[in-house]
Amino acid sequence: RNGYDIDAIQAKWLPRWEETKPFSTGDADDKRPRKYVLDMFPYPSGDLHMGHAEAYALGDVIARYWRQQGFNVLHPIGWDSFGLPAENAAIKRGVDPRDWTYRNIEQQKATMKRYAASFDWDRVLHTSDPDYYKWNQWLFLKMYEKGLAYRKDSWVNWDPVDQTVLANEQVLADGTSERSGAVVVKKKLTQWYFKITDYADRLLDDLNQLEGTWPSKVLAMQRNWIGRSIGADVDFVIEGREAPVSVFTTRPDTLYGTTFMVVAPDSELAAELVRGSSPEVKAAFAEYAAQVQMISEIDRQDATREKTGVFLDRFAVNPANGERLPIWAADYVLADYGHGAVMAVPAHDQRDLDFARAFGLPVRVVVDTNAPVTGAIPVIHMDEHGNYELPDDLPPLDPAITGVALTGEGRMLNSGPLDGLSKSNAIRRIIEQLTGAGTGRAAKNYRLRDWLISRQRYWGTPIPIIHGADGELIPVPEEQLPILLPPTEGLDLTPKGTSPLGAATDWVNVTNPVTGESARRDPDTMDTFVDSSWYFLRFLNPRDETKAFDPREADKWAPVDQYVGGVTHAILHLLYARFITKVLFDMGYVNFTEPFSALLNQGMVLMEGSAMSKSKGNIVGLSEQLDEHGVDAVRLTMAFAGPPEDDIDWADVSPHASAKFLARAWRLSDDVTSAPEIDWKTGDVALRRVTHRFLAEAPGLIEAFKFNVVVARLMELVNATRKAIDGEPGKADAAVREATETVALGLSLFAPYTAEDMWEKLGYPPSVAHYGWRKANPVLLVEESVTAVVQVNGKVRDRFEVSPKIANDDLEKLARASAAVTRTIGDSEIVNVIVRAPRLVNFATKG
Ligand code: ANZ
Repeated sequence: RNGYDIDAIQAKWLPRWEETKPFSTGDADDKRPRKYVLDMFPYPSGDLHMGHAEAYALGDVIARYWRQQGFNVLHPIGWDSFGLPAENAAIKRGVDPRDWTYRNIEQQKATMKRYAASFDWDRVLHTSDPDYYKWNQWLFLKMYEKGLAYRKDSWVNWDPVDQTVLANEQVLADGTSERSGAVVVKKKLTQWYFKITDYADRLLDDLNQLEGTWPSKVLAMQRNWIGRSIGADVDFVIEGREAPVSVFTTRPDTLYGTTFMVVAPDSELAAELVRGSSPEVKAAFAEYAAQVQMISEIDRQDATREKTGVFLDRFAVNPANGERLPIWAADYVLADYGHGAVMAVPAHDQRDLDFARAFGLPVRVVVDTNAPVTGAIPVIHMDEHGNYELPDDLPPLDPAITGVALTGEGRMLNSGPLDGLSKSNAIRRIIEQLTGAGTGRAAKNYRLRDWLISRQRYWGTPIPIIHGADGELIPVPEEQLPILLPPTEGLDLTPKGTSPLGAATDWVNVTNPVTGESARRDPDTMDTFVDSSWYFLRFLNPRDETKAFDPREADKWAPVDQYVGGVTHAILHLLYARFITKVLFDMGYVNFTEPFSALLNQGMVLMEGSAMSKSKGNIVGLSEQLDEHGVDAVRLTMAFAGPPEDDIDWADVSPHASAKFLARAWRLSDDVTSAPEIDWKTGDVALRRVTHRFLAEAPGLIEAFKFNVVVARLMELVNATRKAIDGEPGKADAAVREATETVALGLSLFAPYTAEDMWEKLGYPPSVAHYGWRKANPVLLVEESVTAVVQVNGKVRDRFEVSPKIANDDLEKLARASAAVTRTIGDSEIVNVIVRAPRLVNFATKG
């Protein structure tokens, strides 16, 4: 066939690439500078869809670009293959999760290969392979050794349908499970945690290093998730209790405005305080506490909910003024934030005000928010005699009446020694005083919680801990790793709230490696976010059986220069990877503290305006699209659709048009008649200018992720080349060859099959992907024309393009010939002409 046949082109090149492995990473002797370009690895559910197609097309543009720029590029791929969907599918169909997982991996792998993403296929990893998860276990042991892995009894989000613990972000805003849709409840379990809160400050502060190379939205989401608050801990003596109770407050300046104290109903403190109360109070509290247990964390933080609570009949003493404060339990105070108790300042905190108004508690204003502190200068009216009156200072509106707390800044009042101070000075002063008296101190608090890593499910990494007969915890010796998952035979994987591994008798019953007595393995498996928190390091030496990764390889390659993936992972995955990197840094395994130097979040691929989802039935599979349009048209469409951060509606784009453009580009290589040795200097200058402008501009555009602009420039270049072939200077001209070769080089970033085929037709050996970017000739980039302006009596009447070298006489002649000018001048007489070649001609006229 003579025409462009993408199926034939794919069938020709794919097996050759399989054989020659053109995208293997350079070996140890490779002297080129290095780049590590990483796409977030896929989860193997079904075959790839258009969301994958976009992510891997864009990541590949970057990898291919750096290769053309002469870098030794590491561009690996793997599968994030542990997790619930495999297990749920396995339960539904009664098969082993392994079968489902590895079948899907094979399918995705085949599609990915056909898609011609330039991965180093020798480095593939699957997190569910024992030689990967062995190193999760190693990491766990290292964390345990350092006190960063620990067990704690706690309330967890419990999905009663999937019968599993959920992380906070798996609970939707309406309090239901992201997985099953069930209403999430609270349950007490002993769980394994990683102590990420020890790293809260570093995780927050180091975000500053990423400013400019990570999307600002992601930085904001990370900051928000860590949620550092700065304030004070204040100790309140409790009547009839030996130890004082501390509260965390961001507004210690308002301490004199405290009129009651509130404790979380589900806290140890509340339970303890109520023990000293009357039977009536005990009963009321018990009823309330039971009610609160049914309410989701999200609802409890909803400020608009009606306030509820019970009085505990206990009293605290304000350390600033000795006032006696009633203690209440109310669900808007959370047990696991700060100290699970607050000093309530209803005049200046809306939640406290709502509560005070609901239960008739006093409200005392301590900040005069009408008193200007900065900025707001009162307007003073002066009469014609220069007399003026100062406006009466209005007292602040009473929050007890308006129902609106005064949260603004102002001057302190009703606050003893703080009176008259601004907020920041009052905070400083009160912290000083509390510190001096030993009843308080400056404090920070974080929204970030420790990372709950245990899961009561089968399809994950077994936790390498043995429980002795007396409850002692024994880490499995490193040389006994990996602890393999037992086969599923005889195990009931349906969720029951305890791990199915507990029923694998032969597996779970072991001897205590210390005492030789009988003992049990920990039956829980790890959160799969553990797997993905360090996988970028495993790619450096994925077959090494002696260590998780080689620190020398990490020195060479890491951190990742460019990470590409969806914004759905903007919080947890990135936070956990950043945390583990810092832990590995502290252990001396790596010498950097941030894993991903730059991050690109591609937008979503939608179908007719909505996200593709199984329930909507609008998922577009990648394989079908590749069958229909060919690989290169799909890839080019992804790059051309718009800025990568924007969503793409697959119903609005046109892979047909992309395919037509590719055919047009490909036919150029069919028409070139000159040989590769031809001297370009002899080529047509006009076409050469277009070519060299593309060569000069494309790199900056790619580095700014303006892939769509580069594709548009390629289209211009193809058009200019076609014109030159069909008209002047004709297909034998050197500039036509130069332009067509440049089209192939440009397309090698977006449309690898077409580019490779063009390259062969142009007489070069494969692979165009490694040929290298050509340098633009600066001489050909000089502007070839300037705009001359023609004025009549100082008013612009015409503009046209002239050579920068045009002579004054010639410019004047052109100006006099302008229709717009002759029309304006009409019958008037030209009395003066000013000519400043090449930019300006001015005619002065009379009459
Ligand atoms: C007194 C006060 C007066 C407060 C005022 C605010 C305004 P962020 O910024 O989120 O850290 N608080 C403390 N512990 C709490 C808990 N376990 N559950 C619910 N609320 C709690 O919020 C800190 C503020 O939230 C603290 O400052 C405390 O109320 C409340 F005019 O103390 B504040």
